[in-house]
Amino acid sequence: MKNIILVQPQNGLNETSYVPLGLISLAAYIRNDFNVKIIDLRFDPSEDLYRAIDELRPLAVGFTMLTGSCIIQIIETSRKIKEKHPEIKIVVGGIHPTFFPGQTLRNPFIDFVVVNEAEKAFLKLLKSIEGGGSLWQIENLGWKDKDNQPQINIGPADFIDMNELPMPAWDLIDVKKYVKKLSNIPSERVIDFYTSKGCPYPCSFCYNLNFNKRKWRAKSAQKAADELEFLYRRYGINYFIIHDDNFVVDKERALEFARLIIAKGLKVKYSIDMRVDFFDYEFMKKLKESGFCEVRVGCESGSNRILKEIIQKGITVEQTIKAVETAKSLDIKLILSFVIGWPTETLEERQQTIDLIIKLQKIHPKAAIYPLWIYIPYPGTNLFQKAVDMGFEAPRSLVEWGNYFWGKAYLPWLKNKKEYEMIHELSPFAWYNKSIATLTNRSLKNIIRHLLIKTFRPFVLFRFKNNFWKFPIEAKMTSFFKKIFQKSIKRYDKFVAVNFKH
Ligand code: B12
Ligand code: SF4
Repeated sequence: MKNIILVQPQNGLNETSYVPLGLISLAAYIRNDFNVKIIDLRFDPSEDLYRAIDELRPLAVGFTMLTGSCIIQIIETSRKIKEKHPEIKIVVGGIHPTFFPGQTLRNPFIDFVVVNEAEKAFLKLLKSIEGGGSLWQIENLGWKDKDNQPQINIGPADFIDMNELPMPAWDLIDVKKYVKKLSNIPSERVIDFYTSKGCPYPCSFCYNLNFNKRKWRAKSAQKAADELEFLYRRYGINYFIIHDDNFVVDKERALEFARLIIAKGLKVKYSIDMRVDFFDYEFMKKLKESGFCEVRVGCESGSNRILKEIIQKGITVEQTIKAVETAKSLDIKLILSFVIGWPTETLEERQQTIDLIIKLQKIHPKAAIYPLWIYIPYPGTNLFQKAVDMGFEAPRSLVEWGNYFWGKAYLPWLKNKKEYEMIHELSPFAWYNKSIATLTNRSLKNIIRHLLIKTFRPFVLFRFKNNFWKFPIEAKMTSFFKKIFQKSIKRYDKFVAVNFKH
């Protein structure tokens, strides 16, 4: 059997420990026909990859690609591979190339782009590289013709029945490297997991509408619970971060999943993402009995106009408040996410978001809030086009997309960008929540950090409550201390990044 190497690039964060769920799914699907090796450049140096290539002489090297800095590493690594082994095919797949197959293929080092959910097309492509055959027969594939021009054969989205997929190839990664620990519950062995894909909602800022075409697909409760049990028994995992875009579309399936966890006697905890309009006391209470303990919620804005007209999320501020009350009554932990700087957002609407956060923390003091994100137009979303219409200049090449990162995008409608950046920077102090990082760790550094937060918090809260951004003395001091305490603050960032609701 020929060899294939699949590569997870670095993603520009300090995050090292996310399971490359897409790659282990692809690996499981092709492993009957090819030998697969997975290399994670967040752990392994590039030299390991080059050495593996020299030894294994793979038919193809496949990279997973999101929008952002991983693109630069993929290009650079592919260049080096091609320099020494021009015959090895470079294949990229994932969300970014799905939206820009032609632009991605214009890069000289990339031979193929597989669009969308890729198991079937990838296997067909590899068989065709090995044995020949017309590439036009493979749908959702991009390649270069003999004149080096991109050719793209987009067919209907060919989503797979998730019950037909083999169990992801957990054995092809070193699972223990990916086991995370929560700073506040050190006994937990945490891992990433998913049970469904896609989401039926049309939110204008989310990749789902155009990537998953509003089609929700799920593993049966039985299949999902069996995989969870496998990870529990084989690797001692007892906390699952379920990354499904929308875990609870089918409430019956969710309840059956919970029943199976109980019936199997699995002592686990798990967290999910959930829309505020799915918060239902009885439903959540039943899930809680099986270990459900935390929800990440995209509340997005405190303005009903933004929610309705701009984001088209189909939720209201009133539903958000009610959801937080429900979680509080069940003692379910919350991680809420909000965004400012939406197209057409006024300063009053920005303030409504801040006021809502303050109100929600009063209702549920254990609710953690992510740093207040500044909106970033992501490709493949409907709001991206609106941003372009409003003067936003989109990157024009694969390399330019590689330099695209939140916080860096220039939004022409933000009149005072510095103010937005200050809000983003200071928000962790304003929303700081003891349940995120407790003083169980009594190291000097941690105690000083807590003291600093305690000292700054009243000033920062005053600013947030009064929309007052002049004399940014504590903002300057914060960035000074941040440099000194970079590591401990990063730990906070790391925690929130784990749970970021997109
Ligand atoms: C876990 C996760 C993370 C993890 C790390 C992910 C990683 N592996 O690096 C963390 C928390 C670090 C993270 C960070 C961020 N994330 Co994130 N994340 C996710 C999440 C929830 C799950 C990803 C996943 O594992 N999916 C399940 C697997 C099975 O699907 P998949 O990876 O897409 O793989 C399939 C196909 O894409 C394709 N495929 C993928 N790779 C390859 C490779 C080859 C060779 C082939 C042929 C095919 C192929 O086939 C696979 C199998 O069907 C997704 C949402 C989602 N549900 O997908 C968002 C998502 C990917 N993240 C997103 C964003 C915006 C971010 C952040 C910028 C957010 C932030 N402000 O912090 C950062 C930075 C990421 C970056 N650009 O580098 C966006 C990406 C948009 C985009 N255009 O890239 C998503 C889609 C969320 C959203 N709703 O918009 N994220
Ligand atoms: S933002 Fe949430 S609800 Fe909206 S489409 Fe994306 S995953 Fe679905």
